[in-house]
Amino acid sequence: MVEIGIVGKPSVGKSTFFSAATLIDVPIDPRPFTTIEPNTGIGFVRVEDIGYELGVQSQPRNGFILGKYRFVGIKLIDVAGLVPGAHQGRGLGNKFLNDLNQAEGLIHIIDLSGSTDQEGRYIGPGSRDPEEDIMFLEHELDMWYKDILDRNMDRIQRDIKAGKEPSEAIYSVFSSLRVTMQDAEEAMKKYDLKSEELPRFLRIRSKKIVIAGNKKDIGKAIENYDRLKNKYDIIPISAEAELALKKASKLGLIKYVYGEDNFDIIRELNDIQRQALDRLKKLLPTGVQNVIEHLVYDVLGYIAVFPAGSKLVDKEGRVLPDCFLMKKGSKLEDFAREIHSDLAKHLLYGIDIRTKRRLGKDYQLNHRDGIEIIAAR
Ligand SMILES: Nc1nc2c(ncn2[C@@H]2O[C@H](COP(=O)(O)OP(=O)(O)OP(=O)(O)O)[C@@H](O)[C@H]2O)c(=O)[nH]1
Ligand SMILES: [Mg+2]
Repeated sequence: MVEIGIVGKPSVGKSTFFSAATLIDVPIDPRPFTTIEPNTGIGFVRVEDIGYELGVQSQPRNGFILGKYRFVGIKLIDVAGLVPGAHQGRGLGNKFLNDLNQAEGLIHIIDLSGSTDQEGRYIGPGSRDPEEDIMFLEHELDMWYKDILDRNMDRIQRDIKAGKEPSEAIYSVFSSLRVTMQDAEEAMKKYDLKSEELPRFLRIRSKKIVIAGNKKDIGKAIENYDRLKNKYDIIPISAEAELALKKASKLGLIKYVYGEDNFDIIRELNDIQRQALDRLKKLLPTGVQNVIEHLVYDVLGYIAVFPAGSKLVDKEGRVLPDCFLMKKGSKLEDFAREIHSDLAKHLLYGIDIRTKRRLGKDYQLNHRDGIEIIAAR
């Protein structure tokens, strides 16, 4: 499953974002360092379901259908807040960073309203430039990689003396942080081992970041956004608004297709509820879904592909039960392997369930393809 880390200084709303995205209740509090042990749960990306097109109602095994969308699961990790010097163990430093080893991408939550200082203490809206949040966090991540490189330098040099390629030596140290062999090769073409740029290069490759400018509902958030939007990959959000809408939806007050820019009121409301919902309506879309999907689809380059039997059902009679996230550029063979390694071994061809056309083993998958796999036996 695609794994995404939620990072940022304390009190920016990481746990609020996590809770809004996963529907899991976790402690949320203005006090810094509310989260200590990481929270792990399932968030979702939307893909327009193909069931409607094919005249059937899909029955997802994982995830769910809402409106015209299928919500496909990804793993989210909400970690402790990071403060300057974390890579040396300040705050909850190193431990926090290790919780992110396996993350392929990061959602960096900043306080766009500028109401909290460097350590997450409340100082009032507009009191801090959120750009500082961005710069310090990226620096801490780079220093985390640099420390790992420094700690392993003797071993790397020994390996190289013993005949290992430098790229292989780098790969063996950093593969657990999701640096690929290709990243390591490119890194060693560009930089030598002592280069200051090397750890940053490896970090950028293995921890791609989208910035979520949270608390867009208060302070100078929108002014700050306008100032920063051309310089950074940033989306303004209100995690609190998303959480409130999901709660209202759970209570049966509104019908809200998560991520859309409207909702319908489906119950009699009192004045307070109506006012609260009017306020929330102005914050749509809240940006929570947009951030996750921008990272997964645009930045990490995933597409969603549906496996389908000839009658669109699996052995238990479930209609279009699955949907897989695959890397752009993946082939039919990779898709078969994702379903089952045996299936790839015995793969004959695929069938496009819309056109009934045959697809060869090296057919390149497209977003929202529906494919029946035909294997020998
Ligand atoms: N105005 C506003 N406040 C928010 C928003 N999202 C979160 N908050 C508030 O920000 C404070 C901190 O939220 P948390 O989610 O606990 O922050 P965190 O980043 O997980 O904090 P640590 O676990 O301490 O690092 C809480 O008081 C939230 O209610 C938002 O979109 N708008
Ligand atoms: Mg938290």
